[in-house]
Amino acid sequence: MSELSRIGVAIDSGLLDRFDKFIAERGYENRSEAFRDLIRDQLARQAAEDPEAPVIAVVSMVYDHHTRLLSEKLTEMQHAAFHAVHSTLHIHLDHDNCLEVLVLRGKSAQVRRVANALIATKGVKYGQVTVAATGAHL
Ligand code: NI
Repeated sequence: MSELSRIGVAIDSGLLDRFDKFIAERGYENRSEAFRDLIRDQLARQAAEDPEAPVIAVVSMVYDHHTRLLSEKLTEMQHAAFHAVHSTLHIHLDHDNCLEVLVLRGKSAQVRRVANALIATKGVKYGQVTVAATGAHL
């Protein structure tokens, strides 16, 4: 761990009140850790914007497995991108719906392309992707 630096921050008291409320809701015990997490979050987001940056992404999709050929199509797409698909989790939510959670790993542009194509597939009812830098530089 690198050496700690102390900084002073001038902040509008209304904004600070809102921040304190926010961090209390999130369960932070002090402002320092909350500031550090916010800074890391922004740096990770910025790092993940670079198309060549190594990233990790979590993709969640809900779909009806009765939709004709949809399961086959999603599986085919994942096999075509097998280098990027780190792992998958399939949960049968009810009689009709499936939740599939994928962890993708690779270069930012490629990972986003795979995630977006899966989510945009006709018949996928809900899809969300969260992309983050691998954390190597944070
Ligand atoms: Ni299922």
